[in-house]
Amino acid sequence: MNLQTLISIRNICAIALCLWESSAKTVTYDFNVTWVTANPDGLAERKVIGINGHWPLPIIEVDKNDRLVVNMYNGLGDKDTSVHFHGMYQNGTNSMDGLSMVTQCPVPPGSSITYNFTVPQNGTYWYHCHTDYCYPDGYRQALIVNDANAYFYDQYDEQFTITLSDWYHEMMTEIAPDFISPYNPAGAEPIPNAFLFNDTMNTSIPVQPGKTYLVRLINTSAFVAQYFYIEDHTFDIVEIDGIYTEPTQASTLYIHVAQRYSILLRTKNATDQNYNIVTVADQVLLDVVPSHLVLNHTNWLEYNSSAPKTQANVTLDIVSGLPAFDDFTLVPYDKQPLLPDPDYTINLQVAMRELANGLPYAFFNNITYTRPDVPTLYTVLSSGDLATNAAIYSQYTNPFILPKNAVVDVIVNNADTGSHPFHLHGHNFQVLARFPSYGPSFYAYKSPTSSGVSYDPNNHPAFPSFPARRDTLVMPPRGYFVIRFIADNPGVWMFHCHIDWHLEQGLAATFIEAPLELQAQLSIPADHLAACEARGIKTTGNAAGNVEDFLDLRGENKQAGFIPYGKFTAKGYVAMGVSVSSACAGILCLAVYGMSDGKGGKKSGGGGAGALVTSREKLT
Ligand SMILES: *[C@@H]1O[C@H](CO)[C@@H](O)[C@H](O)[C@H]1NC(C)=O
Ligand SMILES: *[C@@H]1O[C@H](CO)[C@@H](O)[C@H](O)[C@H]1NC(C)=O
Ligand SMILES: *[C@@H]1O[C@H](CO)[C@@H](O)[C@H](O)[C@H]1NC(C)=O
Ligand SMILES: *[C@@H]1O[C@H](CO)[C@@H](O)[C@H](O)[C@H]1NC(C)=O
Ligand SMILES: *[C@@H]1O[C@H](CO)[C@@H](O)[C@H](O)[C@H]1NC(C)=O
Ligand SMILES: *[C@@H]1O[C@H](CO)[C@@H](O)[C@H](O)[C@H]1NC(C)=O
Ligand SMILES: *[C@@H]1O[C@H](CO)[C@@H](O)[C@H](O)[C@H]1NC(C)=O
Ligand SMILES: *[C@@H]1O[C@H](CO)[C@@H](O)[C@H](O)[C@H]1NC(C)=O
Ligand SMILES: *[C@@H]1O[C@H](CO)[C@@H](O)[C@H](O)[C@H]1NC(C)=O
Ligand SMILES: *[C@@H]1O[C@H](CO)[C@@H](O)[C@H](O)[C@H]1NC(C)=O
Ligand SMILES: *[C@@H]1O[C@H](CO)[C@@H](O)[C@H](O)[C@H]1NC(C)=O
Ligand SMILES: *[C@@H]1O[C@H](CO)[C@@H](O)[C@H](O)[C@H]1NC(C)=O
Ligand SMILES: [Cu+2]
Repeated sequence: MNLQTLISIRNICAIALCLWESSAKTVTYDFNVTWVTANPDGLAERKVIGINGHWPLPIIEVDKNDRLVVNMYNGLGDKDTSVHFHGMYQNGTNSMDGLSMVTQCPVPPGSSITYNFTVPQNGTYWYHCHTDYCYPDGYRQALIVNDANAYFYDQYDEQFTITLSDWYHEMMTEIAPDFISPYNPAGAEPIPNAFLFNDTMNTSIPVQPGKTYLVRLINTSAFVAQYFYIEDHTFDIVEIDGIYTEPTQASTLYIHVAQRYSILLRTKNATDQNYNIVTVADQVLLDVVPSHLVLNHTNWLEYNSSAPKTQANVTLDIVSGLPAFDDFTLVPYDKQPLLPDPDYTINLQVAMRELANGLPYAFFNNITYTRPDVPTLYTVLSSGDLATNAAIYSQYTNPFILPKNAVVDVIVNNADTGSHPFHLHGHNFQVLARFPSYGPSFYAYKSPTSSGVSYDPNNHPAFPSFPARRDTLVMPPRGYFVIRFIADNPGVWMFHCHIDWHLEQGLAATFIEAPLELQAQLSIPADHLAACEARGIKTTGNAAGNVEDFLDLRGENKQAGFIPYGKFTAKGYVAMGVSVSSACAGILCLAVYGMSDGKGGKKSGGGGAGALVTSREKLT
């Protein structure tokens, strides 16, 4: 069959699918979540979270408008879990968003829970565990929504999906205690042991000459962003995070944790050679680059299986700048114009530092997100008219009440020297401003001695007429961004950094959108409540679990006190010494100081310091 015939068959199918849309189907997955073993980098076999006895996990695939049902059984035996469907709007189904202590209870071993919602969106998404540190243990995979009405549907011959991720050899339960530890006051993130390409390495992707492929790229990392390019090929970006874009040519992408790109890749006509697909981990994010860690990887676009395959010589200058396509410039295909001026503005300042308990935390406006005793959604549903009073959710969840259909601006200034991929649940957002831009000046203010650049609402470049939209956006070091969306989706939606380490350090805020409308439209399914009962968590009351007086927050979980700015505790100094001396002798810094004297010291000397961590852990 020639290509022309193929295309016309596709068009007929497209029309047919269009007619079928009103009778969308239900797609059901049964997930028996258990431990299995895997060795994707060939360096170490380890326990990973499998589904139905397998890892890599199944790619969820649905057609636009389908109902997706996932029956999840927690067969892990020793760990709570949940699933979040990243990028799904969950419009009318906030209870299916999968965040422990926000929209549900953590599901304990031996319990089941069903997720059930419709998918009115198109594009490339993913699913992952959202209970403590759990997706780096392997619980993450692609979720693809096929859309026969996509404008580029008749422009490609085949599609494939590639996930990019970082990989740790140790279990999160082993790494995490050494991360939020008095011996790591600077909060140095654990260095991955490897970087995976589609959950493996050294792979060849066979392609035919003269064809067009839709390639869906998903970053399922816990920490590290990657550059992606294919030698001697350019491609057209057609989607970011579920939003179709005007086809825009690019050659190098920077894909941070949780971001997705779909590209149309046109293959060459000649089949005399293969081409390197190159991924480069962003070493700027790593405090130390251990000598064994391989940052640059070559996989192959295979035109000819008998032709040689070489290793790429990578020449991107990634240390002084960010040499990749700037997503800020992408224009959505639907050309949604700049939304009107905001009705409601949220100002957030990002910082990372140690608290008086000697542990490293991350902050929005000096508040580090601290889990409530009752999932925030359940507080909304049990609080009647008080649901619009932010106080009941505890100031330590960083709550913001958004009025129904308000145009909301979120202005985020970054006082931290790191870059952070921020994700908003339940929405995509327009990107109005970001500074510095991708390119040579991206790291211009990274130095700790620089004062950085703050957004000035009275003096800023004109906003784009058709701003890029996505659900995960990279924040530059010591720079800022401004995003805008309409609060048209009643629910409790988290806004947080998607680096799993930073989320655990508290870099999160809770947007409580139209809580009274939410009360009117939502009730919690019995199996979700049963999971709470099995886990011993209350399903009514304010953030402190008080049902008598919602304004009485006594007993709420709080963050530790501040230490005078610029001072380290004595313990902090010791810890710095430990981390400087051993950090970086070995493959995994934290594992190294986990084994040093530091750890014994923590057990005996952590004392009051551990209290907050204990109260955080107790709940999850
Ligand atoms: C899940 O898988 C485990 C291990 O194969 C098995 O023992 C268990 O019965 C399964 N549970 C369910 C609910 O399917
Ligand atoms: C991939 O290739 C590199 C370089 O040849 C090798 O060191 C590594 O072990 C390979 N990885 C796997 C999983 O085969
Ligand atoms: C999913 O939700 C729909 C609509 O509420 C309901 O009709 C259906 O029975 C539910 N399916 C499951 C498996 O719970
Ligand atoms: C989904 O695709 C339809 C066309 O099928 C388009 O009208 C709509 O804007 C798309 N939605 C998003 C979120 O891109
Ligand atoms: C990537 O991995 C998934 C699941 O393991 C597999 O289904 C898919 O075919 C792989 N993609 C490519 C391009 O090989
Ligand atoms: C995925 O994101 C992580 C975290 O930002 C990053 O380190 C990694 O390089 C990214 N991977 C790819 C292939 O883009
Ligand atoms: C491949 O050949 C076709 C038809 O001969 C031509 O239209 C196309 O431009 C060629 N593609 C490339 C990348 O040279
Ligand atoms: C494939 O590569 C081999 C080895 O380089 C070469 O001899 C052969 O001609 C190539 N085949 C095609 C169809 O280009
Ligand atoms: C990389 O450099 C080496 C040494 O200069 C060279 O032999 C090799 O062909 C180069 N590889 C590519 C893909 O250009
Ligand atoms: C990996 O890529 C970086 C960035 O381009 C480069 O500086 C470094 O030399 C590369 N390393 C190797 C082993 O190719
Ligand atoms: C955070 O606290 C410091 C010290 O108390 C204060 O100077 C600063 O203004 C606060 N920042 C925010 C954003 O509230
Ligand atoms: C949610 O649904 C409402 C009502 O159908 C609609 O107006 C709104 O645009 C939707 N919001 C999102 C984020 O899908
Ligand atoms: Cu972060």
